[in-house]
Amino acid sequence: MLNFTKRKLGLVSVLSLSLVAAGCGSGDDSSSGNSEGESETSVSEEVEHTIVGIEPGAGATVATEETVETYDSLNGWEHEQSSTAAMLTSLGDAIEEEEPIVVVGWSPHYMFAKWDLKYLEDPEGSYGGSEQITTLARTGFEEENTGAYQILERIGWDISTLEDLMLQAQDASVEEVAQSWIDDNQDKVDEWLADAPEGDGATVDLVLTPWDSERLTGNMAKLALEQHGYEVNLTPVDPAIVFESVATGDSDATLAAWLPKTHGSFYEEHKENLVKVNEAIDGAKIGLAVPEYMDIESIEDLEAAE
Ligand code: PBE
Repeated sequence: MLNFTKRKLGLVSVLSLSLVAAGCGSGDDSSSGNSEGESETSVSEEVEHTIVGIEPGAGATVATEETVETYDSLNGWEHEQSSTAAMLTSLGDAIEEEEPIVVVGWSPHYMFAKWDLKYLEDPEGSYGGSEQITTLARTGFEEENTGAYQILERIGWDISTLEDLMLQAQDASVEEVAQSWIDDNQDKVDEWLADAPEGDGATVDLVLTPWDSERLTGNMAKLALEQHGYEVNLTPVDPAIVFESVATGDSDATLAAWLPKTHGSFYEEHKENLVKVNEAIDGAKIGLAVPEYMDIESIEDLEAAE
């Protein structure tokens, strides 16, 4: 049932390329966008007017393309897209040498637990504000699988719990960390499962994105549903495919929708065929992040390259 995934992956890369091409900002920018002295100027030069980004298919990547277009201070900047792993390596290396670096960051992620980082202020609001990581289901799922729907309605975590688990997942597999959280929090799981009809072997197809936060929540939801007699399949795909898959009914639900901003365009495209089940995590965030030791506070403190 889920073999649509492979077919669609080609589409994702084509889409990603067009997003890159659409990201070239223009416009006359004679001001430096910097009013606070000379050290900020050197910061922008030292990072070679480059934002270290992540995967082309990420919502945070699309938002960063918009941000580069929005701010005069980012005129002529390069938004380097690669992978989360490569971004984290560059960030770790820079911090080791106390060098400046500007990355695409988000919470929950262990980067904020492991290093002293700060988000650059975003006065234009181009990264949105506080977000909810939302559980979405296909239309009809509640009627056809009331028990699983009820359980998904109750499942949730706070940001600090997830950041802690993500840090643990540096030294163990996500599956192991998920299992040990479930073992340690059976009282909470019991609350999620209370009074919900048993699954009796019914299948629940969950789609998720491939980042650690969603792999953890997906695995914890899977373990909880399995305790109640459901069989759960987890399929990681790009964000665009998550929304399409649930909306078309290829899968049943996802715990991976960052709303209203990060995945807002995907949600808008498919919302007629999606049911908001629950806001499982509140206070998520995306933005440009820098090490605390950097002497800048806002995206407007950066300096245009041209
Ligand atoms: N993220 C992490 C993803 C969602 C989870 C913020 C990098 C994104 O689509 O941007």
